[in-house]
Amino acid sequence: MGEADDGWRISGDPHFPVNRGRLCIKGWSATELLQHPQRLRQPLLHGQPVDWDTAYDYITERLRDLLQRYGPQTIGVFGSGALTNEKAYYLGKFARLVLRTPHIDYNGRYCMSSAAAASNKAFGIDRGLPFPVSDLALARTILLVGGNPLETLPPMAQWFEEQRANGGRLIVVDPRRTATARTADLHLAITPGSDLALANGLLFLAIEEKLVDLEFIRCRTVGYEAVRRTVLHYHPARVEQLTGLPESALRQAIRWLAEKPSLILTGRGAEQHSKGVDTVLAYINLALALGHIGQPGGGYGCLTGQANGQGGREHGQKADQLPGYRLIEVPEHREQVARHWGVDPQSLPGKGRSAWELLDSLGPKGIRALLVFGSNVVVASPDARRIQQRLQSLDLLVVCDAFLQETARLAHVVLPVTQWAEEDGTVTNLEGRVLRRRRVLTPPAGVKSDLEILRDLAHRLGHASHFPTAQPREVFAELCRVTSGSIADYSGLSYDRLEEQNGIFWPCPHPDHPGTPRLFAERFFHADGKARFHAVEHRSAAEEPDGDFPLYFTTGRTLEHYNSGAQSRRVSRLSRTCPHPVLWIHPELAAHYGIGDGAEVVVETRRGQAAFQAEVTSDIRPDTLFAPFHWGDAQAANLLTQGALDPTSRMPEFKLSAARIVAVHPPSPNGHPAKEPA
Ligand SMILES: Nc1nc2c(c(=O)[nH]1)N[C@H]1C(S)=C(S)[C@@H](COP(=O)(O)OP(=O)(O)OC[C@H]3O[C@@H](n4cnc5c(=O)[nH]c(N)nc54)[C@H](O)[C@@H]3O)O[C@H]1N2
Ligand SMILES: Nc1nc2c(c(=O)[nH]1)N[C@H]1C(S)=C(S)[C@@H](COP(=O)(O)OP(=O)(O)OC[C@H]3O[C@@H](n4cnc5c(=O)[nH]c(N)nc54)[C@H](O)[C@@H]3O)O[C@H]1N2
Ligand SMILES: [Mo]
Repeated sequence: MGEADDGWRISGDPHFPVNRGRLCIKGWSATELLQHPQRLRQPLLHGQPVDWDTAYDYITERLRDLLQRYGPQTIGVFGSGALTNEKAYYLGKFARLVLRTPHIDYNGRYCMSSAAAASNKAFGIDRGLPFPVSDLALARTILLVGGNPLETLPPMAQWFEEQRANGGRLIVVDPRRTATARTADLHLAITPGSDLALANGLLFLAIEEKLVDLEFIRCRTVGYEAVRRTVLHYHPARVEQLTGLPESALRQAIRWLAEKPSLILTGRGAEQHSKGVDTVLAYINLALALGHIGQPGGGYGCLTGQANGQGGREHGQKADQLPGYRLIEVPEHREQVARHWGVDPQSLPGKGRSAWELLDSLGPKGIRALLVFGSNVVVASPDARRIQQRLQSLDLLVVCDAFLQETARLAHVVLPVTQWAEEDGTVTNLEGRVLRRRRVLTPPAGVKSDLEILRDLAHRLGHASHFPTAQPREVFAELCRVTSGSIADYSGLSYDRLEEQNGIFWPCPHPDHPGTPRLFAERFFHADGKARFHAVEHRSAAEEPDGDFPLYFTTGRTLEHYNSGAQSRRVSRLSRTCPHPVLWIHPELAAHYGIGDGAEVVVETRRGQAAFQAEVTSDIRPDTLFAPFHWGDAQAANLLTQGALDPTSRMPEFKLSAARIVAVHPPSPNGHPAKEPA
């Protein structure tokens, strides 16, 4: 429970089955943002406060002009996993019907897209955890690959604790000994970018030690033989060379993991690579081969990111998707959605560019106007300097946000929005449980909800009939109708039903349906009901360390801050505890460069430079540097990362760049870089 400085009190609900009353430090300090002095309360046009009509007039005139002169392909929309289901749905509808652009994508592309693509391929469906989170406590062994939930999902830590209390084991794969890895029975400090080789190597040993479940493979899967042949080349010596992990550790890991039921979980550390999809497929292969999937406490899951990371990818703000997890390129799916919307299927645009490709095409030769809802793209995108230049070349940049974050600072128009406690809505959590978010406060005068903004713009652009309301309850009812018969079927849900219960798991295809907590007990979602194995090979990252840039540079999160820091850097308690980005560096490496604890270190990659404060620690591999990406300007980790994408998911390689150290400055008294890097 936390008391914020402004007198609001936040507490967890002990009866809620996911967190059972526990909250994260960012949750219980979040009220500070509601009445924050920096909160936007008026639209800004070229940085000056204006009334809503003036802002709307400016936006709609520019949009009309650009649409007329250059066509819908030159307008882009960028959404977010921070948006409620209602907002994500309306945003996708707005892009396709009002702007008629194919180019809508969202920050979930940077987040869950590799795990999502792999789950769709293997299982025919993508729900982060295909089981309730309480199943974690039932697992004999949990293999956690590239995730740090003690810091990134603290309210979930209790399920790991309970699993431990039940006699279960935890194996953590991470180049760093994180808070989570410290609690593990086995920590595998892997070479960045080699998780796929590890998975194949573990399956090699499972086969050798006769731990695979041939009966499960025969009855419930397709494609094992090709995988078996592939992993025969991943003998322990080769895997040790690729991953840096000794055979003894691999054998220990696979023996524990083979006990039934056991679970494999992936986080962004395994997924945010240019081979993220294949890496996740390799872990799904392992879970299938061991026969874990389908029984409580066994299987595969991915740890979801943002509040609505799951629902945000189901309702049509992704470049290739329509509501209900339908695909925009499948004719029947287009027809189904077009029928609900009362439009000709032909009029729906096709598939648009993925998040980074969309941003990288901003400018006079590509997308000339961009509307951003719920993302700080200039801090969160790889190769951030380049994206900043692209944003600055736009004819129109509109950012809807509660704060003037780094991307909003570049905008022609900023529209101030309501925050979580001031609006109704639904989010779908990492288990696929659809939850109500309730309005408890009246928003300050002068701000509007995203739904109101979309409705108002649609009305001004001549599409009133498609956006009759900005009431979340009504938008949700429409969304539920539209998803009827789809894979993510919400048609049995309503605010009234969600009000009565602690959320309902989709699919929920009719009002009497109880929802679906466990997806794979009997069948998978491919037409034949079977899961698919995929033979996948290790491959190099887009950029590996070399003579010029000898170090691995990887990125991630700290407990105190959230994503681009747009919100958490404004919470006094959080920014006091963690005022600037800290670079993890091993003592051997630090000694080599003469770096002491607290020194300011300028790191360089082929994209640019960024400055961090050194934390010398043996909790990281000697060949690897780690920095969080929660800061902007000269402290932005994404000045160093690159837009190398996974060929299937279009996920950028956030977790691996080749880097070098170019300058070291003694600690400055305020802890900020003494010198702006070039
Ligand atoms: N405190 C906090 N919590 C958050 C967020 C936040 O910003 N702050 N953001 C939310 C969001 S949007 C998300 S997506 C989730 C993310 O949750 P996580 O996936 O747990 O978070 P990350 O810190 O990005 O990455 C996890 C770990 O991957 C490791 N790693 C780096 N490279 C590699 C590699 O090549 N292989 C392996 N195996 N590991 C590697 C890093 O050292 C890091 O400890 O967290 C959510 N929760
Ligand atoms: N180097 C590196 N980069 C990364 C990652 C990494 O691990 N390493 N992780 C990636 C991942 S997983 C993610 S999810 C992204 C996240 O990065 P971003 O997409 O930048 O997400 P946030 O920082 O959460 O920014 C959300 C913004 O939306 C605003 N907001 C919140 N709720 C609403 C709302 O309801 N409506 C509107 N209009 N605005 C709202 C907030 O005020 C904030 O400004 O970063 C990615 N970038
Ligand atoms: Mo994320």
